[in-house]
Amino acid sequence: MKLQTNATGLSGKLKVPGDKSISHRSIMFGSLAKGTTRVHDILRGEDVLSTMAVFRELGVTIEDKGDEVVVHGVGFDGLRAPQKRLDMGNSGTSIRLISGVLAGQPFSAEMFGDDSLSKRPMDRVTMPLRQMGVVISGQTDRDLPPLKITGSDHLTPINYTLPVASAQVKSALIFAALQADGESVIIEKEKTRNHTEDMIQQFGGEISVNGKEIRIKGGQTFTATDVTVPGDISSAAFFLVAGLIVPNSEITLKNVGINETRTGIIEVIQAMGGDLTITDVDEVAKSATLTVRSSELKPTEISGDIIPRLIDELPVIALLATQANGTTIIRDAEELKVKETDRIQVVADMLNDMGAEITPTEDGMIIQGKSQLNGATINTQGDHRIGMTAAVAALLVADGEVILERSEAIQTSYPTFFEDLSHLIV
Ligand code: SPQ
Repeated sequence: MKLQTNATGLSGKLKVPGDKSISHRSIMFGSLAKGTTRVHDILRGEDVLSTMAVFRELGVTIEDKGDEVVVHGVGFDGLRAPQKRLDMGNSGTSIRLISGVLAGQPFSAEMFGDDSLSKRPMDRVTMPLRQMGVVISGQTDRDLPPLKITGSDHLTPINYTLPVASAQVKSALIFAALQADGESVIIEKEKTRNHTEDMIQQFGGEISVNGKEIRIKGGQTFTATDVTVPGDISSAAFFLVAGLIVPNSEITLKNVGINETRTGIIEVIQAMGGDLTITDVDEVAKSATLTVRSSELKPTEISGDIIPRLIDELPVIALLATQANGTTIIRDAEELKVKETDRIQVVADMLNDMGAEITPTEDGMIIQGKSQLNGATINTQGDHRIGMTAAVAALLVADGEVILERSEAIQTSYPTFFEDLSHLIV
């Protein structure tokens, strides 16, 4: 696909699609509750469609009525053994969280995914799940997918300190703990996105969170409820960056999720001196309107406990930093290496191919600012966030063209991305 280059400005309003993490969890909790859950503004990206297909295979009726998705929940005790292998597609969230759900089920299943997912380590969930009494194994010593699992209806509660900052590992253990015989204690390495914890409360369950310590009792039941999914700040990030770096731009993004465990990018933009305003804050829905305008940007340092609060935005933040007035440093982000691609190396290679000066490091990047970007041929390598970062970078290319190979990867999290981008180009 040939990308639009040399935009003279971006202007307009947009409602970005629903949050991917919350959309996955709305299907999971809807299925595990008793009764009918109606989900509004769900993301229909391929990852979430994978989660829906898996729960249908586990015996849950899920209807997509266009304006809402209706989940006829069966409870933890109503899932049935799948008749075929469970296809998780490209989705790390699906395979890891569903491992936690299946942990407490008295049947066997096999989970697999695409080429990218088949390279991602699952040992971070299999090791603690084994401690709880689950029989689970994958390929090589890292337990790569496919994963075979046989759950147990007598799970041992766990007391576990996470060795990595991961919402997926935390959530998998929470799903298992909800089915265990007693109370589990899970301690996070760093605070990560807390949509699972929020949704337990929304569905009438009980969870105690004290800083990084989470206590959760087994044997809980959930009651169906209605969920409205706010816009995904990880999708909004591409337009926030575009609006800041393309001259003569002003973009307004409505109904963006601003859960405090996800707003690291807002703090980075503010630290860089970007022109960003936040209005229409809805404290209950945890959403707001964000407006950005073209800005002169300062370099910054991004490290420590902010990293999990902006982990998926780092590819496009790296692009933002190529236009700042100085050197930006990203540290403590070694988790980027185990995403859909090694996002440290792939981001550095992609932007360097376009003329940026980025040095990849063991746990981040050193990014020189004020780079002139040029045309290049970029391959997403199957990573949606690489594809969307390339598309935004292309807006800065004065001469030459940007060719994007394997652009279909963007369907993972943002099927209408190019349509939305084209509405903003002046
Ligand atoms: O689902 P997947 O493929 O892992 O998606 C990504 C993404 O960029 O969309 C990561 F590659 O988001 C993860 C995120 O990085 C979604 C997520 C969640 O919903 O719980 C948590 C984060 O992953 P992790 O490994 O830090 O828990």
